[in-house]
Amino acid sequence: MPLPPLDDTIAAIATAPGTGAIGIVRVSGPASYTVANGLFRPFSGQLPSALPGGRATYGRIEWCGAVIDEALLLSFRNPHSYTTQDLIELQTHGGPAVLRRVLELCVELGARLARPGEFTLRAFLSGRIDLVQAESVLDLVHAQSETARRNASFGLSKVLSRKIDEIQSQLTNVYAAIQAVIDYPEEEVPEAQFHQPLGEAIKTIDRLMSTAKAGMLSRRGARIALIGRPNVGKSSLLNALIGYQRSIVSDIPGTTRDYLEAPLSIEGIPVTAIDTAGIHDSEDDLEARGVAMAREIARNTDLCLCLIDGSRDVVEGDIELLQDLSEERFLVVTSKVDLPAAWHPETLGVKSLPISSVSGAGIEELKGAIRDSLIGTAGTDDLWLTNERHIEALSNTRELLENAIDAPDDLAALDLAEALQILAQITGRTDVAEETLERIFAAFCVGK
Ligand SMILES: Nc1nc2c(ncn2[C@@H]2O[C@H](COP(=O)(O)OP(=O)(O)OP(=O)(O)O)[C@@H](O)[C@H]2O)c(=O)[nH]1
Ligand SMILES: [Mg+2]
Repeated sequence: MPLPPLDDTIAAIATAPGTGAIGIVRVSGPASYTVANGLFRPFSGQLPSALPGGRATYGRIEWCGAVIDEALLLSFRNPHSYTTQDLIELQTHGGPAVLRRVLELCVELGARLARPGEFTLRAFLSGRIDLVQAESVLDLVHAQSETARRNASFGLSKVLSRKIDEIQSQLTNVYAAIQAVIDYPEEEVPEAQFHQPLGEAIKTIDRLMSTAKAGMLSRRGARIALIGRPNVGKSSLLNALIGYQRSIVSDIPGTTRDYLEAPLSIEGIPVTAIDTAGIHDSEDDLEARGVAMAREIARNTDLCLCLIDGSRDVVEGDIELLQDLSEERFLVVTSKVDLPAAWHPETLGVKSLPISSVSGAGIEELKGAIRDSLIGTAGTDDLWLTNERHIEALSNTRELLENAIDAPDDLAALDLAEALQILAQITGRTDVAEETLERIFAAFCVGK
């Protein structure tokens, strides 16, 4: 679908569907005040079109002499509005029938139903906000956790856009200097003049990219599996991590046959902890299916806690478990350290974290290790990259800069020109492909 026109008047219910105390219908475009005049009667007797911007006016919504509702009219005037156009918001009672009726009347009076995100699209296309800010509006609306909210408001307040601008201006200077060398080859310009700022730009990108994993996890949540041989204390650890008895614990090996999930939050990242069936060779068909599932889960989670019982001898099966997993995706946990140790920590040849689900020893340290392995060095007060589009653009930019560092001047100039183009697309300062805009704004709700 091509992008919608900008010069007509759009209307939408801006509040969530369902019943609420207040509901809002929003109208933007040149005919906003024609719509307001047609349905809203201020108690002051003024015509809505005579109202100044930035005003809340109390009155009635009426149609053919019938009162639809009492309402507040919020009036905004071009360019001082969300979209920069003339814009009104009608705050009515929040019943679906009221809101639907008001919306119908807006359409009757010349507005068209807005597409998802169309108000924000207008704000972007008019230059009031950049593309990162527009995307952050969407993220803010969808933010379910404090971390997601914090990242979205960083985006909205241009923290990310300013970082991108910084890299861009650094690169523009280098580009200009290289162009000068190409145009005036007789002027000697030392190579170091390009190398250093390019190296710095790469470092800035690397710092940003080091937050990408944390950012992506804060958005989609992380999945952590607890795996290990039967009876090593997986279910006990799950209960200790979440702080209540979710999973059945018993001294009979093979207690957990299916897998079960429990939510917890680590540094604001929503985490799903998954308790699994103890891994061993089983004759029992049902148990064997549980074991196969546990292996599958272990392969498809962001992190595995691999438990080995500290109070019993290590067996071949314990070691085999570790061989299946890639190193950055698992933490080895020695369980039951309140009991006498049956083996020395060095037996495993890998670092392991001692815990006891009974005494609680090591549980906070384990949470810290989970945190480190999920979010790495990303500081909790820093901006995190959360958007795949930004991450891809920055990683492409980085690759071009790496190429440019070692390339002859004319090729380096080409790489830099392309890098600048890609960076500009992040904030949308340069022409962004219509499909990209459509994809971004289609994810919005109607009315935003
Ligand atoms: N002393 C001590 N006992 C523990 C600890 N953790 C678990 N246990 C005991 O070990 C036994 C097995 O615990 P579970 O948590 O059911 O072990 P599991 O790994 O889930 O076992 P399966 O579901 O059978 O694979 C139970 O009797 C627990 O009480 C611990 O930290 N210290
Ligand atoms: Mg269990």
